[in-house]
Amino acid sequence: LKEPHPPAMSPEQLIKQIMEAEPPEIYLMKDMRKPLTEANVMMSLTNLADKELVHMISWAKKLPGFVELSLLDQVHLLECCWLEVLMIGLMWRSVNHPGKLIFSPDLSLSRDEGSCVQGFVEIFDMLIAATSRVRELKLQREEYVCLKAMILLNSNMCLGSTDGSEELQSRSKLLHLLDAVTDALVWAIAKTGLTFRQQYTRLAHLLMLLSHIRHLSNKGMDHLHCMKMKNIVPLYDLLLEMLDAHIMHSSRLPHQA
Ligand code: AOE
Repeated sequence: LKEPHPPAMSPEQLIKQIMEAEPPEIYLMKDMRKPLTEANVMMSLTNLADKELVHMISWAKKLPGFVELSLLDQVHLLECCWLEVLMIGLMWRSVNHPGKLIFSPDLSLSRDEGSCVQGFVEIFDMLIAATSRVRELKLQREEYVCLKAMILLNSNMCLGSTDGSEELQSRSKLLHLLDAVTDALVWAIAKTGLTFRQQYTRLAHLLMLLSHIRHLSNKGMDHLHCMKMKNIVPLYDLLLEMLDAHIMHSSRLPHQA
């Protein structure tokens, strides 16, 4: 039973669809009178992440071809990359605010404000540094949405049981999708009127950002795990369960730890 691949889309059409899948801005409606204590900041961040994750699932489902993957692949991909996707979004929102992280339009933190949360400054500094790199590169919106889709589609490469014909088909669809997004990114880079040499250097620079984001996500995950142990993060039961699932997966993969 061979299913045909979805009709080929031009890179331009694909980028248009990926742009239309973008999640909305999230407001916290935060009570500004609350002091920035460790508990209040973590409460706000958890609240924000909770809302963003709901939109992330809709975002993924709107990416052309994603819902045609096996359910197992869809779940594994999201489980592996959710913090990376949150982080690249955070970097994108913060790109024009050097030294600050714009978690939401009504929650931006400077390094000093972040230091009220134990262990946060280290991750804060790494996020700020990665955001500076994004600023230096003058990342374009088209490039940003492609990179974010690539984080999702590339997050699972080593995992995955490749037994069963449905899973094998899903794997081949996934690789096909990743190629399509790569073509779209190459198209977006070419649009900027660079020389060929500058184009492939830029492609390399953009893809190298992704390894920093993976590293940051692993550090953030360790930090979250520590906070959970200290009972500071008021994780909702479901989210807690899902976080545990992630830690179980990453402990099965020593190179990710
Ligand atoms: C980064 C970007 C952003 O938009 C929000 C946040 C909020 C919290 C921040 C993080 C961030 C940056 C790094 C921080 C972290 C707190 C400590 C860490 C500062 O150093 C993240 C808050 C996370 C709340 C936990 C939620 C658990 C969710 C589990 C999700 C899951 O496993 N699955 C399977 C769901 C996948 C759905 C898409």
